Amino acid sequence: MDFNEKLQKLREDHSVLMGQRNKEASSNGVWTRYQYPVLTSDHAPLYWRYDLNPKTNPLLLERFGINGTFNAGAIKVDGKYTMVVRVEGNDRKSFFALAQSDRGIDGFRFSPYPIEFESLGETNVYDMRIVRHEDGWIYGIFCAESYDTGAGAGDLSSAVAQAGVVRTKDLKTWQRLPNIKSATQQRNVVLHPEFVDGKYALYTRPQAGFIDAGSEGMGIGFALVEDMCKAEIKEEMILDSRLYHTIKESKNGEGPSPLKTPSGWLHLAHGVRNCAAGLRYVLYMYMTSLDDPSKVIASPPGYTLAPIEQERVGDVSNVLFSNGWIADEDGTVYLYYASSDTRMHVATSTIDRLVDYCMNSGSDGLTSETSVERLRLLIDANSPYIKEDDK
Ligand code: BGC
Ligand code: BMA
Repeated sequence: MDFNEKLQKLREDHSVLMGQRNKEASSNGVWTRYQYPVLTSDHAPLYWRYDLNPKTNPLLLERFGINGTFNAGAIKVDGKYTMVVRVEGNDRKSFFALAQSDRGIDGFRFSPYPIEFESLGETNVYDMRIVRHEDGWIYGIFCAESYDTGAGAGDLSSAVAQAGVVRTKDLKTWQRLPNIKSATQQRNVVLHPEFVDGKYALYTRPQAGFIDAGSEGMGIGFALVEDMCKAEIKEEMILDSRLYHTIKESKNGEGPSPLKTPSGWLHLAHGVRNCAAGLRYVLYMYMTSLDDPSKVIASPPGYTLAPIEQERVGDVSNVLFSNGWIADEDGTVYLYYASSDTRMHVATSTIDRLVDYCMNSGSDGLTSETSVERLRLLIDANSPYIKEDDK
């Protein structure tokens, strides 16, 4: 095949992928998964990956490989479902790019250029939580990671994680604000959409080291700050702790900014446990009070979504991670989640279903005995309704 034939083939394949329509796959009543990922590295524009000039790239080789499109923040702007995607090149450096769709479940297309904002000298940026705050700005908080200059000789993986902040009005011009000051390292910092006691409220995740989540009792924190232009975490309370023999034994962290409902704030988070296969990341939910978003009012047991089938395999296998969701005016919730640090998927639900799930699923009793008790009560209560085919 000559240059033009090869390019023609690339264009055809890309256009088939971009036109792919999604279909509902499995549902457990809480979430409906969809058949196809909504964004993969193959969705990246051809003009990002190839030099299309036959003179400078006669063999039509890929020049800028995309390793993954994952961990996207999400927001609806001008009627468009918008993801702020973590795009990672083959060189392991990630950056942010917008991808938009009119439908929410398919048809996501990248904006022509990646997002640009001022660097504060960090090596890598990732996992932006994007939220429209009631002060009128759209804020993005992300992890800004740099090499730990205090690391011992030969240690090239110790790093320092800080919370970077940008803000925008139009998703085009992005203003970089100073990193959030904190006594500890921070990853997974998320801005609450409303003022709390006249202050900005942050979900935090203080950590003892770059990977080490710290002592027992640490977990998702809550802090108030006066000013996002010079944010400093002074006091932090832990609202959702790590716990022995749960899905959040090793680490946990807030996902997207919470959704407001008449019954309370809906939260999505990731929980991590360690096992022979390495760290396993799953997604779980909880709710906090409308009067006090730091007060947990419902905490259903275990995960709400865990990696299945093809989701289980990728660059960092056995991981579901989410930092973006969108609630429509009609109550539909679009959850954008990444599998195995590789690609983006969508699952849909409704505010009513998620509140029902959080409020009526009990809580983790922390022992096998309490699980048996919960199941026995359910079976007893079901006994008038059980049909032969249910057995
Ligand atoms: C990676 C993240 C990861 C973190 C902790 C970073 O270098 O880019 O994806 O969450 O390390 O393992
Ligand atoms: C991290 C997260 C994500 C990533 C996950 C699994 O701690 O911050 O960036 O998806 O690990 O590698």
